[in-house]
Amino acid sequence: MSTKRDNFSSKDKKYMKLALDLARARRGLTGDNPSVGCVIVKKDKIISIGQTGYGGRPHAEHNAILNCFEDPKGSKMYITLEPCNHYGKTPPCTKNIIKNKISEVYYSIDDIDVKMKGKSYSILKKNNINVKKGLLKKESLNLYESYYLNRKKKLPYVIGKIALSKNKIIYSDVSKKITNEISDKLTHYLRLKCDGIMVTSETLNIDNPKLSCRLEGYAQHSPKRIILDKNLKIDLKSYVVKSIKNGNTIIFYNSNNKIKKNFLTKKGAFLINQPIQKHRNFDLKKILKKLYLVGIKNLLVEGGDKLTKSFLQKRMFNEFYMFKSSKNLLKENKYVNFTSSYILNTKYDRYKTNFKLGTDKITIYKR
Ligand code: AOF
Ligand code: ZN
Repeated sequence: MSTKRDNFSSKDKKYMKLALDLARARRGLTGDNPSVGCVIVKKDKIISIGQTGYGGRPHAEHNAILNCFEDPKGSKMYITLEPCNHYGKTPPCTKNIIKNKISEVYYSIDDIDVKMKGKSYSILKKNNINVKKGLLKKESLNLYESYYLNRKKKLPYVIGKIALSKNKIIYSDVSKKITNEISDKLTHYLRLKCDGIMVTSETLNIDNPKLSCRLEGYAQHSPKRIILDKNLKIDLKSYVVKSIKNGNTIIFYNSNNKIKKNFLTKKGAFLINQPIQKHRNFDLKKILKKLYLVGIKNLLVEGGDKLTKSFLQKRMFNEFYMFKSSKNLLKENKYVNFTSSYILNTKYDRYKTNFKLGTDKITIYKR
């Protein structure tokens, strides 16, 4: 049965929804490549599913075809993204589809990659495959928003995150813990879905964070640590420095401190000497461009008030997560306020949603 508006049946939608779930589950874990989901159906029975491999390869279609528990000949394939048609690091999926005599291919949206750009449609058609695109297009455009942005702008997709008390304190000497454990899980989920996490050395030296993903079984998918450290003030006894290995840490600096530079480089950190602007700050846009070039596609900024404000003012967050606890913190000794609510309310008004996580309230903004 098809709905009047788009000519796709509810069964088609059901299978594509599953393909989308598969793609979403691996989002952020496929490196340079987009995370794709694939479902193969024969006589109204699912005979295989596939996801893009960790790191981006093999492709979802390849995995799905490989794992079929029946001959895929004459089957129908649902893919969240246009199958590739070129020889990259892997052979074209279109070729694999044709070779295996799959008779119908439904994909949701065209691949923005210049090498593909909708060409697969006619390749498959010419080979007598019934091809349709546009199934659950809105959902796929949403899923691939960051991939489209990466390819179009050559920039990472940037997510901001801040945790504050009811009375807007983001740091207090008295109590380090602001939000609850369920919020922590969501933060770690964001770390899992991002390949880079950015803080300043100032925040790092105060908080001594681990910056890792601590969801059980996912430690190996922790993001690269990106430290903005103009004067190389990073504490060499900090957890982050102690755990530098195999290029898992990128430090942007502007200093002549040779001893520190040598120490950090020897440990395995990747140091980038970054010019500073007139007002003695880094140009964040230039940093984002460099991060994209070294492979960071989804960046999480867990900044303090200053860094968060700089990103917010320049509208450089694509998404922003505000975690707010229901408790006030005492304004004693040292504390830091969050001073950017007004920017969120004026410059991030495209999309705003709230939900409760236990006693905490989460608000997600998009610019
Ligand atoms: C697919 N299925 O699961 C993904 C695709 O170097 P290669 O061979 O891995 O090709 C990379 C390109 O393939 C990448 O830029 C993107 O256009 C597409 N990604 N294609 O058919 C997949 N992840
Ligand atoms: Zn492919």
